[in-house]
Amino acid sequence: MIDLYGVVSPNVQKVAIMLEETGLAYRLRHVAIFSGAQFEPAFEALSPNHKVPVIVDQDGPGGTPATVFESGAILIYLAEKARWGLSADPIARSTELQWLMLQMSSFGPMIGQYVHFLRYAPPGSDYALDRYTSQVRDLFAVIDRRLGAAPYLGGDAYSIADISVLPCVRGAILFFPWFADGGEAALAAAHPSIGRWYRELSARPAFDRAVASLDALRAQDEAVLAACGEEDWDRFLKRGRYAVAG
Ligand SMILES: N[C@@H](CCC(=O)N[C@@H](CS)C(=O)NCC(=O)O)C(=O)O
Repeated sequence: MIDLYGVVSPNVQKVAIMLEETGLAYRLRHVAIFSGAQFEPAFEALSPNHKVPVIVDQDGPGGTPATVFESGAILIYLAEKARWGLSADPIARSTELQWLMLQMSSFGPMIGQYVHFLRYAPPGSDYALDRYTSQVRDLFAVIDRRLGAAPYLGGDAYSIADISVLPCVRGAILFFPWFADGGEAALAAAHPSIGRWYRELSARPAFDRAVASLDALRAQDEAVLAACGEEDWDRFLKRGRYAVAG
């Protein structure tokens, strides 16, 4: 049994998709990140950077529990455990890992900063919003070119590289102002190859099961958010008296 610690978010959704694709047994553990539960010592022992997702595989290697944090590392761990989603051939595997690393180091973080400045920044932060808008648009173009040249990010096979990018694209369709009105059709018009890829992968039963499974945490997220005050937001965003001094 695998415990998946999380909230309703793209990084947690990557892991849920992988668990549904592989059929590994798991159960969800909600973490109230908006009210600071990620800073409690018991959770910090699992996730030193205070973030979800984290998994604890109760049947880890050698029969002992194994804890893994960082969604990319979790996807690799699960791919090796299930022998699915990461090629055995060294070149194919390296290509899949390159695109996984691009998601982890660029696509995910740039989207994170873009959404931060879109939603939370005070007026006058136009330079930052423009910078991250441009970075995100550029990465969409990079991914679209790749998917114009190959059926999947890693090449010929659906892999954990695709799984890492899928929830970001889903989030973009739902929340980015430049897709909002047209949804999936607007995505396909702007980035036809991502549109083709997203249509195929989001139609897989495991994708729907993952979205539905994670939705079980939505009511808990909403209850925590409803009770959040300014202090909680300052802690969550590391600002005000929670700003980290040098
Ligand atoms: N690089 C990390 C990012 C994870 C991340 O940003 N998690 C967010 C929710 S999606 C979180 O736990 N935030 C809590 C915090 O920053 O205190 C990963 O891919 O796992």
